[in-house]
Amino acid sequence: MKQNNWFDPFFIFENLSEEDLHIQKNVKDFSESILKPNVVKHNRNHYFDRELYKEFGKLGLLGSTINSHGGSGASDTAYGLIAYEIEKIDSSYRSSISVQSSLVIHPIHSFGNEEQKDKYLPDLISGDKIGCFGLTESEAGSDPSSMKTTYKKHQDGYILNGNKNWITNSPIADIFIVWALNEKHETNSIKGFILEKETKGLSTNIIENKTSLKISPTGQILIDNVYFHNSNCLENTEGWSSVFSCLNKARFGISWGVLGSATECWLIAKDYVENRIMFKKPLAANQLIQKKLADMQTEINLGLAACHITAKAMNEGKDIINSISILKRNNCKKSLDIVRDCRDMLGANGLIEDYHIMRHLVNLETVKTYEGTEDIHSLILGRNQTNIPSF
Ligand code: TGC
Ligand code: FAD
Repeated sequence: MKQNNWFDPFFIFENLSEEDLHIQKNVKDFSESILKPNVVKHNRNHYFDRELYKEFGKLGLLGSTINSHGGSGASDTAYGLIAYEIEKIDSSYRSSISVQSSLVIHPIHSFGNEEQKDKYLPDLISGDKIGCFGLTESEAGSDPSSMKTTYKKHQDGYILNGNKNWITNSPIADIFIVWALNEKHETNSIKGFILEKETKGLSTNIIENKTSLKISPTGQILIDNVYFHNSNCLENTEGWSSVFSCLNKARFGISWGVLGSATECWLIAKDYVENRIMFKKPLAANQLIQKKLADMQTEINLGLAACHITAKAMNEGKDIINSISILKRNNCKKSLDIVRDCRDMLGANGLIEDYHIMRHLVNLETVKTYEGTEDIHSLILGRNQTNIPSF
């Protein structure tokens, strides 16, 4: 059969700009040569090498869309491609890049003053400093507006009290973006603060028994009467829409990333069924198997096409709130279905860690949950259609 474009039927990769293609190739080479060889071992040991951040920085993967302070001013498509290539190896590594870029560098760049940008962005973009984003609390997950963390004005600064839970990177972070309400818990009083690791009263814990996203350190932020100067406040935030602007960016990256995970597993399963002989012929010679491959190819490419269109809309400054919820919800759901089918196609071998698929499968359970669960995105889309909130 002549060569055909089964892998890229909508010519998404073929039509990338030269710059985006170049970025994708560099990230792919890095992922395969540096991340992939140790991923199974590091996952088994819950091990994250913080020096990796410097490697990410050197490659321009942190704050890639920022035009200043060392950022390379890459396109939103390039940001998506970075997530796609990195998550082919493990969702944990994509999480590291998402949090630093979308949840730490983005709010400082968008809502910080010039001194804050000069002070924090260069080290975050180079990977010399690691950041985290504290929104969720034990009793405020899907509904962050129920948070109990509060600030109060004190002298020429603020005093902050509360606890954040399930925070990516908190155990290894140098810089903490923390969101809090005023003492009356008024929803519209939400403010963001930049805290530093050494601040008195600030400490962290690690969640040690996670069964998913094991390479990525996740923990709590414990904030006990933490006093800091006014200059640590992100003074240009505009209520919740500023919080959500961070989430929009992270959700966009996740939407590309999970398709990287799905693609990796699809290709592993395709190779396996082409070579595995059962009933005296390759598994791939069975119609049921070919249908599964066709379903994977279809969903991955439809998802990528939608991500690509959304990246262009973002570059043009269009309102992408609905597209982001559609993508985050659907791409996570479809990727989980695909990876589960891949696991099945490898039979017992699908359970072996060296085939990578089970690790991707359990990681995707996290990715389905964070940044708005699948059902929360259904409710966002339902509310936006009907104008009736049903949360
Ligand atoms: P709601 O009334 O909907 O909105 C309040 C204000 O925000 C505006 N807004 C948005 N602005 C920009 N982008 C969006 N996507 C926006 N959505 C809403 C809205 O217009 C309004 O503005 P204004 O000016 O009128 O005040 O707020 P709500 O409280 O009803 O929101 C409900 C809900 C469920 C949508 C929201 O709470 C939600 O999204 N919950 C999910 C929580 C979540 O996603 N948490 C993520 C935590 S961070 C994380 O998980 C990181 S994972 C890290 C990793 O990758 O490792
Ligand atoms: P809950 O809100 O308790 O939801 C439980 C279930 O109930 C879900 O199925 C949900 O869809 C459903 N549900 C909730 N409300 C409704 C409703 N009204 N109607 C119908 N169903 C509903 N947060 C951060 O701030 N920063 C981070 O860096 C970060 N990193 C994370 C890393 C990991 C590994 C994980 C697992 C989470 C992380 N999170 C982070 C937290 C994450 O955003 C929350 O877990 C997520 O928002 C869901 O909140 P919850 O776990 O409290 O679930």
